[in-house]
Amino acid sequence: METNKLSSSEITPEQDYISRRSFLKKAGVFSAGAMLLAACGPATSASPTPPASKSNTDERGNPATSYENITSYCNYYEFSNSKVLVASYSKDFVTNPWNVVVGGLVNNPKTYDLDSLHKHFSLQERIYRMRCVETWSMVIPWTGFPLAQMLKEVEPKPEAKFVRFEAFYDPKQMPGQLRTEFQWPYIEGLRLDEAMNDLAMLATGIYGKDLLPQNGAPIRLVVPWKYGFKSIKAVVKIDLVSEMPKSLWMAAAPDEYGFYANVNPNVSHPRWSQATEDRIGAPGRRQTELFNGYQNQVAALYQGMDLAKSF
Ligand SMILES: Nc1nc2c(c(=O)[nH]1)N[C@H]1C(S)=C(S)[C@@H](COP(=O)(O)O)O[C@H]1N2
Ligand SMILES: [Mo]
Repeated sequence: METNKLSSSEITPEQDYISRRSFLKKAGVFSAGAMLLAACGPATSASPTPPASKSNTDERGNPATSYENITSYCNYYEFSNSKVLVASYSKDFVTNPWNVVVGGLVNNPKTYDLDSLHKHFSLQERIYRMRCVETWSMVIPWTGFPLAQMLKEVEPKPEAKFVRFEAFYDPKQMPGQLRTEFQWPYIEGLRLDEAMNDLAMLATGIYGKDLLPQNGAPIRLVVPWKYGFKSIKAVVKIDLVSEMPKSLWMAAAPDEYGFYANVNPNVSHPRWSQATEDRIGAPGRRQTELFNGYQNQVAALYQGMDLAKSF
């Protein structure tokens, strides 16, 4: 990949947000007003071998990003604010044993360990585009299973309207959690109908190999029509709830990162345009597409909603 670009883009917009906050904090001007201004300005032994990669392009012929790039350029604030340091900071992260506890407004709460996950759900490969809100993107061959399969097993009650996801919390293993800029653990959410959409998946691998810690091992969410921050890594808890969950990013910067976060080239981030993107490892910039190019599968979810206001 373009190594120069890698090192020069260590400071990214999402990180920039944090740097400003820490600066303000240090400068002793961390009042509500100042905050507002700042905001406006490895592998587990348990898993069987997943199916081998059948193709190296997405459904449109976009080549998959290299394994090297996918595993070395990562956003994972629990480990580091620097994308290029995440892989080394996370290399000893313990991902086995691991439990995913699924509950809340359900008739049939369940706890899955890695063995039972692999017994219950058969792995498929899906090559998805991923678009980070910072305007870089990748094409990633995931292995995993549709989130809907798990949700059906636990039988959501009629009052369940949203799904709340919670990531692993242990500052001893995740040094980024010692920083106070964020309210840990990392939280994300989906509306129940979004979560039931076939595109939404829980991934356990990339390129047919078990996920590495830096990409969210042992299990992470993948929601390809939304900005990358919705695709929460290292999931330990999934709750069906009646109210819209407040994500880590909504709590940190509500004017910049909303609940829906559907990829939309026509709605600028308050600090930069979303019209184009940089596909890591590929030349030039390309146009960003509404719903990251998945409009046929997901547009119906948002009928009657003002997309411009649904960031
Ligand atoms: N738990 C957790 N999940 C997370 C993040 C994070 O910091 N912590 N970063 C998000 C962001 S901003 C992006 S762009 C994607 C990046 O996924 P990748 O590093 O596997 O490409 O993960 C998302 N999931
Ligand atoms: Mo991101």
